[in-house]
Amino acid sequence: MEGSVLSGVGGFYTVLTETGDRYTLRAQGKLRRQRLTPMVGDRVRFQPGEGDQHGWLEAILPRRNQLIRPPVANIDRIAIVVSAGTPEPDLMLVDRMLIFAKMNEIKPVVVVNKCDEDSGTAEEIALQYAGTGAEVFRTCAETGDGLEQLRQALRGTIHALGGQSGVGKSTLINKLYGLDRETGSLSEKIERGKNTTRHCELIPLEGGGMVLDTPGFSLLELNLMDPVELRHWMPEFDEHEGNCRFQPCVHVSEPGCSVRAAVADGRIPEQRWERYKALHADMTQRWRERYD
Ligand SMILES: Nc1nc2c(ncn2[C@@H]2O[C@H](COP(=O)(O)OP(=O)(O)OP(=O)(O)O)[C@@H](O)[C@H]2O)c(=O)[nH]1
Ligand SMILES: [Mg+2]
Ligand SMILES: [Zn+2]
Repeated sequence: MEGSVLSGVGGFYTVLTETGDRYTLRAQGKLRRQRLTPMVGDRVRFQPGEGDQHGWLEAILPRRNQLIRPPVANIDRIAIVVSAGTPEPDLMLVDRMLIFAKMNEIKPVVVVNKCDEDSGTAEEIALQYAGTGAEVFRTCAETGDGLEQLRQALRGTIHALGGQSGVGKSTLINKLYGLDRETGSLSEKIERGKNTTRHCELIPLEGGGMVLDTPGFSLLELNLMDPVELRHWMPEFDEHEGNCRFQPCVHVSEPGCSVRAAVADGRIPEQRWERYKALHADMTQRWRERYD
């Protein structure tokens, strides 16, 4: 039989078939020996168990794409959620997630949630991502503001909500789809020292599509690449490619740089470029140390 992995906890996988039946499975030893670990979102072949015994997951079908954070395969869209208030927005994480999504050919959207806490910051964040090609939504999960547009953009797709702990991913999912996922205040998260959402779980939605609730995270390291290539992952730079005095130009400190000119007169948001420079410096160091 074939199905999709909805969740995997403690070596037990829940798999949903086309006909809507759920099975509990363990991965066959053969898979484990090959170090093939099923991921949430995987399409798999399996042997169902007898009665109430678990069945065996036999093969993972080829993945269309796969993310590390959140760990999920075969998604169509990722909603990168950031808060306009608390926790303090980590835009470097948003930038890294945008690059990651593009590298994995997953269409990203940016969701600026908690607009009620600081509408000025929300607008500022939205402006910074206006030129990235990703649609930007400003939402308040508490009041429901902005949710209809977001629901339309995600309709019928397999999508994940990712971002820092406490930005409101589970709250958004509850409000978007009338669900009852556990949420937790920031002080509770700090006291318990952990995320409210503990596991990635794919939830089938009425009318088609699925949504993935994921535990928040704050660290995401980009794949190692030659730092000179990093510029190709910044859509705002595309129209400047070839217009700089030196070729190739990494748009950091070269004289006669068309990107820097655009930053200077506000056509490219300065903070986006500042974070690009930090990413570039980081990648340059990792590239130098790659054989150490
Ligand atoms: N003011 C305000 N609070 C919100 C909004 N959305 C969520 N919250 C609150 O923010 C807190 C965290 O929300 P969660 O949905 O648990 O956050 P999460 O991103 O799922 O967090 P993890 O599961 O730990 O990764 C809760 O107390 C929510 O009620 C919003 O739009 N405005
Ligand atoms: Mg959550
Ligand atoms: Zn340049």
